[in-house]
Amino acid sequence: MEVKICYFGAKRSGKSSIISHVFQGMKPEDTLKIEPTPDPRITVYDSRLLRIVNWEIPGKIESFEKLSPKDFELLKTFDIFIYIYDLRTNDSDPHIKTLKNYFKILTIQNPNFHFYCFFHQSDLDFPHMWNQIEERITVFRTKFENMIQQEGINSRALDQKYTKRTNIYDLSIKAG
Ligand SMILES: Nc1nc2c(ncn2[C@@H]2O[C@H](COP(=O)(O)OP(=O)(O)O)[C@@H](O)[C@H]2O)c(=O)[nH]1
Ligand SMILES: [Mg+2]
Repeated sequence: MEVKICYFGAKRSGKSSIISHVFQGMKPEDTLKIEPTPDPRITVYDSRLLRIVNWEIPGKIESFEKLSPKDFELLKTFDIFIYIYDLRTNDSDPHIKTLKNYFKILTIQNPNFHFYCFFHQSDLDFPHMWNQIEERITVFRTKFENMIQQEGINSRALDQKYTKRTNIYDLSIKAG
């Protein structure tokens, strides 16, 4: 069986780290040395029962429309799309707009995609602010869903559990 997963989101949100940690067993500390990913990159994980194709789209490609025509066609063939959001981001608004645009294109290109949003780097707490993480997730989620609705974008892919709070320093990324 084969599962194809595409990761996208801003620069330095943690896409390469997640792939390296989960599928290549890289220690979390070693991800500090990962270089920026210059171009869309596919890595394949093989086990006896399962092949997982991981496709990272670098943050500098702020819209799927900027993909090469060949990569744009690949969007149709992937099963799962995971948006990685760095929880340390202070102003979420531009990111919500970017995500809306990505999401809109997906609904047109790929009628069956599954969608997840990883609120990542949740191990880092924010100075002088108590429990900012849950609040940031709720605000992001609410704004994003309202925007989808206002724009009349098909929200089929947004099931109840599309958001997940993650970091590579505990088991959150491997569980569930
Ligand atoms: N504290 C913390 N740092 C992380 C986590 N995930 C990734 N990082 C760090 O974030 C930085 C950017 O990661 P990278 O994977 O290159 O991001 P990408 O540009 O989205 O591929 C690296 O220094 C990682 O060590 C996490 O869960 N917690
Ligand atoms: Mg990367």
